[in-house]
Amino acid sequence: MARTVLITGASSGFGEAIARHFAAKGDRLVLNARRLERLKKLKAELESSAEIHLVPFDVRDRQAVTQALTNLPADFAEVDILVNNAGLALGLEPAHKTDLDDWDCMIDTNCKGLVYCTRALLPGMVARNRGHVVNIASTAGTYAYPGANVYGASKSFVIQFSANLRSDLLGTKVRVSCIAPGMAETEFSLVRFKQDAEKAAAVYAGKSAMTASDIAHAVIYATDQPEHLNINYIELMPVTQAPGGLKVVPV
Ligand code: NDP
Ligand code: 8X3
Repeated sequence: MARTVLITGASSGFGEAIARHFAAKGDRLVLNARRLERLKKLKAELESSAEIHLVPFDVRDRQAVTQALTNLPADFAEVDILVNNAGLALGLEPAHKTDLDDWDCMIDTNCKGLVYCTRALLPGMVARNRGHVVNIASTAGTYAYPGANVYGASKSFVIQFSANLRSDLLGTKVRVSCIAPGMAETEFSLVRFKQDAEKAAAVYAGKSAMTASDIAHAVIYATDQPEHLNINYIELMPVTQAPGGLKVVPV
C-alpha cells in the first residue's frame, strides 16, 4: 500500500534522491525546501509515478512549519514517514574565527528546524499508532574534525534527539531511525563554502565520495523493514574515509 512520505530539503542532494527512490515505489510524497522552482521541476518529473504535494517553507520558521504541517490536504495529511533531511554546514573556520551568524543558522536549521517538523507530525503518528521518523545526522556528530565545531555539534544533537525520541515512543508502533553518512558528493560543500565551486569540487576530487543515491538506499532499507523491527542507527562512509584517531601536537 502507498505510504505518505514527507521529506525536508528535497530540492537537491540526499532529499531529492530520497524522493526519487520513494516515488519509484509508488509512495505519496510531500516535498519541502525553500527553492520552490526546484521542487516544481522535481514534481513535474516524478508525478507520473507518485502523487506529490509541495510545502515550500523555511524549516527555521516555526510558525510556517506548524501552519503547513498541521494543515496538509486530506490526501497527504496522514504522514507515515517523516525524513528530516534539510540541513547545512557553513564554513570550516576554527571556532575562534567563525561568523556567529553561521553558527546561528546551523543551529536554527539542523536542530530547531528538525524538532519543529517532528513536533508538528508526531501527535498524528502517535494517535494513529503508525509512523516512522528518519533523521539525517552525520558522522560529524560522532567524530571530531577541525572546523566542524557547531556543524558537528548540531549533528550530535540529531543523534541524541533520535535516541531520546525512541525512548519517548516506546510502547507505540512509531519508529525512529537515525542515518549518519560520511562524505557524499552533493551541493553540501557548495553551500558550506558559500558558492565557491572550485573549493567545493576540491573536497571531492579523487575521493570516490558516496552518492546521494547511496544514502537514499539506507533510508529505504530502514523504512522497508517489517513493522516489529526498528533500525536505530546506520553509519555509512565511502571506503576512502575513516576516523582519524587522536592527535598529540606540541604547543
Ligand atoms: P544539499 O545542500 O545538496 O541539500 C540540502 C537541502 O536542505 C536542500 O534541499 C536545501 O533546500 C535544504 N535546506 C537547507 N536549509 C533549509 C531550510 N532552512 N529550510 C528548508 N530546507 C532547507 O546537501 P545534502 O543533500 O548533502 O544534505 C542533506 C542533509 O544531509 C543535511 O542535513 C546535511 O547536513 C546532511 N549530511 C550531508 C553529508 C554530505 O557529505 N553531503 C554527510 C552527512 C550528512 P533549499 O536550499 O532549497 O531550501
Ligand atoms: C557531512 C560530512 O564529513 O563533511 O556531514 O562533515 S562531513
